[in-house]
Order: sequence, then C-alpha cells, then structure tokens
Amino acid sequence: MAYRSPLLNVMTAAALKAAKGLVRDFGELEQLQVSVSKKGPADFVSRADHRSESVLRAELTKARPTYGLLMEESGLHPGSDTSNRWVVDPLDGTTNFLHGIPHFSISIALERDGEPYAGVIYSPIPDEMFVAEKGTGAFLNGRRLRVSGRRNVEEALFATGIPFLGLANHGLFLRQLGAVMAVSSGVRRYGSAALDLAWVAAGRYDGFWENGLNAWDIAAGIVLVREAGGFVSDLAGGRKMFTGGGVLASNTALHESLIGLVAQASPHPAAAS
Ligand code: 2AM
Ligand code: CA
Repeated sequence: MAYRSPLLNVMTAAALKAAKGLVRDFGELEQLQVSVSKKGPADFVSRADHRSESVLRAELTKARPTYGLLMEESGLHPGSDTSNRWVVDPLDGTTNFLHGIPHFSISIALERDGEPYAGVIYSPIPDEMFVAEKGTGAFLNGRRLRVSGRRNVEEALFATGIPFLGLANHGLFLRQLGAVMAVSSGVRRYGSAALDLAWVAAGRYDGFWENGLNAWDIAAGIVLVREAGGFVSDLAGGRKMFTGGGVLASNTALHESLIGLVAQASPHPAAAS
C-alpha cells in the first residue's frame, strides 16, 4: 500500500520485508514444537528475531545511509547524521511467537532530535499496518485512526503488561492491577507493548500502562497514540518514558484518572522527582 510520505514508505517497506521471514518462521514453529528438545523452539525464535533485525537494518540503512540505529538485539549503531535515529524492535511479543499465538509485531520508530517523530507497527498475521508521522495523523491500513471517545473509567477497557521472570516488581504491578480492575470495565494483557499502544491509537483500548519498558518497545507507539489524538506520559504524568518511568497512554479524558489509579496503588520513583 502506498503512503503519502517517502519516510513512511521506507519504514513500511522494511517492515513488510522483515515480516515475510517472521511469517515463514512462525509457520515452521509448529512443526518444531512437537520435535526436538525443549530449547529447540526458543533458539529457533531467537534466530527468527535476529534475522528480522538484519533485514530491517539492511533496508533502513540502504534507504537512509546516514541515520543511526538503536535495535533491541544488536544495540546502538551510530550514524553520521546526529539528528535522526531509527529505534527498532524486530519482534515484539516474542513469547506469543514462541507459543504459536499470532499476536506479535515489528516496531520501527524514527527519532528526530531526541523525540519520536514517525512510527510504524506491523502485525503480520492479521496484516495490520499502523503508521503515523508527526503532524499528519495515524492510520491503520490507510484508514485514519482516532483514540476512543470514552470518558468514564467504569466503561473503559485498559491494557497492561505483566513484569516477566527476573523482574522484581511483581507486587507493585499487582497493586496497580488491583486498583484498575476494581473500577474499570476490564484489563487485557496480550504481550506486545507495541501493539498495545497501536490499539490505544485505534480506540480498541481506552488506555494502557506498563512498568519498565525499553525505547524500542514504545517509541513507534508513542507517535501513533499522539497522532490519533491521545496522550502519552510516564506513569507519573511526566516525560520519563525512555528513562525508567514506565509508559501510560490513553485518550485525553481518561489520562488523569489512569495516572491517579496507578499512582494511588504504587507511588512510582518518577513521581518523586
Ligand atoms: P519482546 O517480545 O520484544 O521481548 C510485554 O509485557 C512486553 O514486554 C513486550 O513488549 C515484550 O517485548 C517485553 N518483554 C517480554 N519479556 C521480556 C524480557 N525478558 N526482557 C525484555 N522485555 C521483555
Ligand atoms: Ca519488545
């Protein structure tokens, strides 16, 4: 599908190319699950992840040779252009992918002068391409997106992410979850932070919060939510999304309420500074 911006064309083309490999690997996984050792599928997914990252790096660098990259698997690749940097998650929702659950995505953001400027999140199995560029709106498969219009917490459906093995803040998360589930219409946890943000932009979720994500999980989704008319902040309502403050996104009507619920359950370090 053609987009009006050359930048979004570059980003969507790279995502589509990398997704071809992911879809092929996702199809082959089922075969693998029944055979070999316990470690087999996890190694296979890790290879799929790295292959996706290589394709994205090659495509983005071919199109914009001077831009640097920050990538989940291989880290930082500085470029000669100090204003523009790609921030890339080659497979968000890895655990879903490993378990044969078709809810995973590729997330590509362009950061300009330190701020997320454009975002593409592609979910290959349902073939949903979310795109946004600062000042020009957010789109899903060419259709304009708008965050939800719900104003009451009781009617709102929220999404979150559960801290995984190895993270110490399970108690904190459970208190946040308790506060939100007690007053809302429901809470979902589908396991791809990039898609969670894209779904807030699409008005499917009324809001989303998660502790401790990385830049590649959220940079593209932040542009999508903002361009769809929503608000994104850290958990305390500030701007520390990329420096450990967590992320919280919703429509403008519910933003303060969600911050209040999460904060009431768990004074967050970002709130104190
Ligand atoms: P990933 O699939 O790219 O790892 C879900 O809560 C979010 O947390 C997903 O976006 C997922 O991204 C991320 N996540 C899950 N397990 C993780 C881990 N072990 N380390 C870092 N991020 C993780
Ligand atoms: Ca991720």
